[in-house]
Amino acid sequence: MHRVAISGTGLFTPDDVVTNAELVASYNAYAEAQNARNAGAIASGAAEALPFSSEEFIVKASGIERRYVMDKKGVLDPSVMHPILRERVDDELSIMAEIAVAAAKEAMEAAGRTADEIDAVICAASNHERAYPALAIEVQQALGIRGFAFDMNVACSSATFGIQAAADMIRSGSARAILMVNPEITSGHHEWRDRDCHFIFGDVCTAVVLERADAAKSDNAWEILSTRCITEFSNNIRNNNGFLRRTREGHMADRRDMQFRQEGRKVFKQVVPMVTELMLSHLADEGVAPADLDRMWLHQANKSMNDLIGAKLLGREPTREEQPNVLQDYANTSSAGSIIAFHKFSEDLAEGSLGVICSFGAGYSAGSVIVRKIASSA
Ligand code: CO8
Repeated sequence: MHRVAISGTGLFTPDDVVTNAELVASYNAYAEAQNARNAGAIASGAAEALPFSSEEFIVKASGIERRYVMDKKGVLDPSVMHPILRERVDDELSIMAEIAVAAAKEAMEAAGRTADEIDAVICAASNHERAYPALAIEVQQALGIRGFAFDMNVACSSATFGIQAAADMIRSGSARAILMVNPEITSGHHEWRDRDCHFIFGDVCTAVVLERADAAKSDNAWEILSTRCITEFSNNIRNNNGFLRRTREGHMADRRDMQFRQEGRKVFKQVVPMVTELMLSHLADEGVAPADLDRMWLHQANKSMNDLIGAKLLGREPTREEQPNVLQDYANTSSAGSIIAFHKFSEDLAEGSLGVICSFGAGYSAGSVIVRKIASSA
C-alpha cells in the first residue's frame, strides 16, 4: 500500500463579480416587474406579491458579500435572470472542460507534474453540462493525459468524495498520480428569481493533484492520513431537472423545481450535527485531538454554520487562522468551496501541521479528509 499526498492545487476564477448591492437591485427590479404584471391577481388574493430582498439580510444570514459568475449580464438582467453562455459546437472544448483545464494546469504546475506523469482524471462536481462523453475524458484529452477518466457527482461533497476515490486508487496501486477537477457553474442551475436563495451561489473551478507521498516533489505537499465519507437521503436540497424531463407532460414549462431549491433552515439544523459527529468520530478514530488541528478547511455555504461546527469541535470559537472562510468573496461554490480555502490557506503552515478538509451538502452528504504537511517552504 502506498502513502498518498495532495501535492498541488489550482483555482480558476471567472472575471465577473456580482456584489450583494447589484444582486439585490436586480432581484428587486424583477420582483417589482412581476408584481406589476400580476397586480390584478395580487389585489384579488389569487396570487401573492413577491417580497423584496435586502443586502443586510444576505450578509447577516450567510456572510456572503459577493460572488464570481461566468456571465454577470444575464444573471443581473431582470428579464433574463440566468447566465447566457455561447453554445459551443461538439468539436470545441466545452465550457466546464475549459475552466477545469485552467485550474488543472495550475495544480499540475504546483505539483511539478506533467501530463505523462498522471494516470487518471476525475471530474467531481454538483452538476455536469452533459451526461456523456464524460467531461473528465474531455479534460484528459485536452491535457494529453493517458490512462482513464470519469465523472462523479455528490453535490457539494463531490471534491472530498473525489479525494477519497483518488487516494484509494493511488494507495492500492491502480494509479500513480490522479488529477481531480471541480468545475462548478452553479449559476446555470441556480434559481436567481427566488428571494430566499438568490444570493447563495457563485462559479469557480478547483483542481487537485494527488500522488504517492514518497514521490511528491512539491513544497506544499500534504499526506492524506485518512478519509471518511457519509451519506443520508434527504429531499431538503433538490433539483428535479434531468433526462426524463421530456417524458413528462408539460415538460417545457418553466418549473421552479428544475433549479436548485432547498429548505435552508432544515439543512442548517440537520447538517450541523451530522458534520460535527462525522468530524469528531473521524478524528477520534485516527487518534487526532481537535485541539491538535492547525487548520480546518470547511465547506463554504454559510458563515454561522462554519462558526458553529468549528466551535463544537474546539469547544470555543475558532480563529480566522484556524478556520479561514472564503465565503464572503466567492459565496457557496458547491464542491469547490473547501478546496478554494485549502488552496489559498495552506502554504503558510509548517511541515508537520495537521488539518482537515471537510465538505457537506445535498444528499445529504459529507466528507472528511485528515491531512498532515510533509513538505513546506514556509
Ligand atoms: N432578503 C430579505 N429577507 C429574506 C431574504 C432575502 N433575500 N430571504 C429570506 N428572507 C426572510 C424570510 O422570508 C424570513 O422572514 P420571516 O422571518 O418573516 O418568515 C427571514 O428572512 C428568515 O428566512 P430564513 O429562515 O430562510 O433564513 P435563514 O436564517 O435560515 O437563512 C440561509 C437562510 C442563509 C439559506 C440559511 O438557512 C442557510 O445557509 N442554510 C444552510 C444551507 C446550506 O448549507 N445549503 C447547502 C446547499 S449547497 C449544496 O449542497 C450543493 C447543491 C448543489 C449546488 C447547487 C448550485 C445551484
